[in-house]
Amino acid sequence: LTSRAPGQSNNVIIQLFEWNWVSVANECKNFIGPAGYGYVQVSPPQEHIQGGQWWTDYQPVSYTLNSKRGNRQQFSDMIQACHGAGVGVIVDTIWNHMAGIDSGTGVGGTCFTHYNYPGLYQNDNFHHCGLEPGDDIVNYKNRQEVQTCELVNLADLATETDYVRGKLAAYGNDLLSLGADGFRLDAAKHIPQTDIAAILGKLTRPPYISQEVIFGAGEPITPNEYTPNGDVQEFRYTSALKSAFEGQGISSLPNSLSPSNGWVPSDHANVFVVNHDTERNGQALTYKDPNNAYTLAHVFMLAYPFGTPTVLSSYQFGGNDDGSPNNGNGQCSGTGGTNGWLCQHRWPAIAGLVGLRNKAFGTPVANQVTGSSQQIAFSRGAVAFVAINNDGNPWSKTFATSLPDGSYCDVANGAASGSGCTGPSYTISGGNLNVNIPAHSAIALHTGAMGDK
Ligand code: LM2
Ligand code: CA
Repeated sequence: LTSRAPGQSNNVIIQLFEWNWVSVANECKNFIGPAGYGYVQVSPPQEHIQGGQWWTDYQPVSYTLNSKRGNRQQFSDMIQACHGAGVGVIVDTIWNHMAGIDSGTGVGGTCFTHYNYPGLYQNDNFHHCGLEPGDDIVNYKNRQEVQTCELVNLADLATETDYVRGKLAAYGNDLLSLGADGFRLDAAKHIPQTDIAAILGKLTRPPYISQEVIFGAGEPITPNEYTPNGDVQEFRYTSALKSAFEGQGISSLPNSLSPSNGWVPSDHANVFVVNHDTERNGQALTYKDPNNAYTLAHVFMLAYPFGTPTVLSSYQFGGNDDGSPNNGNGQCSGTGGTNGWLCQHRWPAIAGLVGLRNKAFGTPVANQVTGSSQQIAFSRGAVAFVAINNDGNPWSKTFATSLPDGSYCDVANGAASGSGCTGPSYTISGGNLNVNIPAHSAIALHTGAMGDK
């Protein structure tokens, strides 16, 4: 598989949060490849601490590929299966730290203490920042503290040393040798940009990189600093979608995406409606939101060209610590999930808009119109048209679309099937669409899903 650079078609990423390797392999073949997604992002594969909580995966104890998600052979087989389906694999990779607990035994049997991982790291391979009681990060206005103290007590690696860089690069190269296409760099903000650059420089080939650098107002460390290494996750996009869809209005969203906004530029931004952290911390729209806002936000993200989008595919949870159902064996059926899995990547509006995004790749936004502050419509070149009504009232209008005349399947509410559509269809006449869009819904049409073939 030639991995797709950002800025190429078919580059939508699915974050398959907590899915085990066998279930990822099956879903790549059964749905993800055929639907036109570009990549899956999988949970951290290295050995980690024991426990039922999802976040045990973020406390590494060795770089043996043995985790709750599966073993080395299963990981390798998953990459081969996804590649066979035309899907790249991005690996959630933890270079900032090891475990946060004092001592224990990892899921693969490795015994460790907080600053000692036999044969791998010992006390002097870690930062002991001495800036705060317990060496924990408190003050995000202090660069040195954010990068050399401990994030929630997680033992912080001395990434400025050749020894640690060599170990991290060896782990990265092992993942690449098995065919990994990219890394999501966890806690990248807590590692100096130049340390990451030095580790990347030791890799045998350049993977796609997405760095987690959460913007904070007034903080000295900024997301833009990290663009020399690759993409950066733009959490301001996530916040903007939340506030727009929850009341501020979606009609001005394109303005907030203008290149002068100070955000990570579109060609280096990795964006999402929500990820596994913001799904739990109140800083994003989630599947629990009322009035279809979560789905409509995905329609906007996938239709409007900005950044490289990631769709989170997760599971229902009560408590924030709850791990996944079925031992991480992800289960989807038809257009959704079963047994507690949500399978957002199969929802008609999300899968349908991935098809639209791929078809419209490289075409400009045109015919942009707004109604109320919660209504926006636009076309993409002469191949696609989207109208989003996040208002409590219907939106009746004749829209100019630039589409060729004909009958189109509404891919926000169904799909093309044989010579027809599984959901509603609409007629374009004279380039126009005359329509009444119900409250809290969307319509999406493109030339790859005509209803009268
Ligand atoms: C990340 N980005 O920088 C991940 O996206 C995020 O999910 C990770 O936190 C974090 N970095 C560390 O990799 C998660 C979770 C935390 C959890 C940590 C470590 O959100 O709640 O912290 O993983 O497992 C847990 C406890 C915390 C405790 C810590 C260390 O919640 O109270 O701190 O373990 O034992 C004393
Ligand atoms: Ca650090």
